[in-house]
Amino acid sequence: MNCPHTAAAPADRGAGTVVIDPMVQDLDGETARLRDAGVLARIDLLGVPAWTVTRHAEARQLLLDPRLVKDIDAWGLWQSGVVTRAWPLIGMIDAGRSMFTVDGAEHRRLRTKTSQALTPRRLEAIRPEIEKFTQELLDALDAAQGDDGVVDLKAVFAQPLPMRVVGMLMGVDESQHAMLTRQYKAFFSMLTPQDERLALLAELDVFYTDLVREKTARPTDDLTSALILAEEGGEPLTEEEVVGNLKAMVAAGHETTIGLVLNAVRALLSHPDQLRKVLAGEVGWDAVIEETLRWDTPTTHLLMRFATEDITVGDEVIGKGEGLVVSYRAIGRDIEQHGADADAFDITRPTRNRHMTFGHGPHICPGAALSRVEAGIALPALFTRFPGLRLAVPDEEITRLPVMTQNDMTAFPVLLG
Ligand code: STR
Repeated sequence: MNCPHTAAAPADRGAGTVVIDPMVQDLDGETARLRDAGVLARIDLLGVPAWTVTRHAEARQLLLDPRLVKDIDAWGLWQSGVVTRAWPLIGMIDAGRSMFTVDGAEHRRLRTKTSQALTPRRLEAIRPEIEKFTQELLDALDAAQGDDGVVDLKAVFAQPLPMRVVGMLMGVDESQHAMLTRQYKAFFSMLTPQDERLALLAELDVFYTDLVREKTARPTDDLTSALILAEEGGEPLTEEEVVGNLKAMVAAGHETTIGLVLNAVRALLSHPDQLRKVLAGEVGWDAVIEETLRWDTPTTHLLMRFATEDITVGDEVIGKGEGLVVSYRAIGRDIEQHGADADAFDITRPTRNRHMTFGHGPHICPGAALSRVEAGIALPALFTRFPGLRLAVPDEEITRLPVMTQNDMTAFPVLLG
C-alpha cells in the first residue's frame, strides 16, 4: 500500500498498538483484539497513531466530554504537519464545515433543522414512499436473477434503497444516484489512490454546491431547501454549511443503512432458528434491527475527536492534541454491558436495545430513526416476498470491502427461493 505516513509517524507507538487492517481481512479478530487491548487502546491507522475507546461505559462518558472536539485544528499531528491531505483517511475528518465537524452552540445551530426533520413523527409522512421504493426494488431483485438464480442483494436492493430515501429527503435527483454510489464507493475504499480520492471529493463539492445554488434559486419541499431557508434559532446557515450538511446526510444516509440491512439479513440467514422465530411472529423485527446494530455495527470506527486538554481514562491519559476514535464494533461486544456471550447474535438478548451504535451526546446520529424505519420496512418486505431467501455461497465466502471505518461487504449473493 502506498502510504507516505508510515515513515512519518511518531515512533512512540507502544507494543500494545492494534494496527487497523485496511484490507479488513479479519474483522472479528480485530474487534476482539481491540477489546483485549483495554478500555482505551492505542491504534495505528495507516501509520497514524490514535487512541480508541472500546467500552460502552467509558465511551458514553467521553462522548459527553466537552474537552473532546471535532475540529481538526485541535489535532497535534495536523498542526505539526505529520498528517496531511495525503493521508487516505483525511476525508473522514476534514470534511468541510457541517454538523459533523463543529461543536457547542454552533453545532446546535447547524443541526437543529436536520434533527427536527428526522423525528419518528415527521418520518411517518415519508413511510409510504419508502414502502413504494422497497416494492420496486423487490421487483428489480426478482428480475435480476441470473440463469443460475443468483442475484446480488447488495447491488440490487440494499444499496439503492437508502440512496433513494436520502435522495428524496435531500432533493437529489434520481439521475444522480448511480454517480453518487460510485463516488462514495471509491471514497471509502482503501484501494483508491489518494489523489483520486481528493479529486472525487472536489467533484462532489462542485456537485453539491451547484445543487444548493439551484435550491436557493428555486426552493422545493426537501430538507436541503429547508436548511437554506431556516432562520429560527439565529443566523441562517451559510452556503458552505448547507453544502456540508447535505454531504454529511448523503454520505451517512447512504453508506450506513446498507450495512444495517445486509448485516441483519446475513445474521438471520446464519441463525435459522432465530429467523424462524421472527417469521412466526414470536420476536419482532425491531429486535432483529437492534441486535444487528449491537452485534455487527455498520460503523466500525468513527474518526475522530481531539483532546483540548489531558483527559484521564482509568490508567491512561489522552494527551492534549491527541486523537480519539470510537470503535463502535468493539463497544457492541462489550462483555460488561452485554454479558459473557456478547459475541453471540441473540435477538432475545435482554440488553439488545442498550447498545450505543448511534453514538451518544450532542452528535448522536440524527438519522437513527430514519435508519430504523428503512430497515423496519425493508427486512420484513424482503422475507415476506422471498420466504425461501438463502445465501448462494457459504457464509465464509462473503468478503468485506477494504474500508477501514465502515462495515460493508463486497457483494451478497443470494438465491431468492
Ligand atoms: C464522508 C465524506 C463527506 O463528504 C462527509 C462526511 C460527513 C459525515 C460522515 C461521512 C463523511 C462518513 C460516514 C459517517 C458520516 C457521519 C455518519 C457516518 C462518519 C466523513 C458514520 O459512519 C457513522
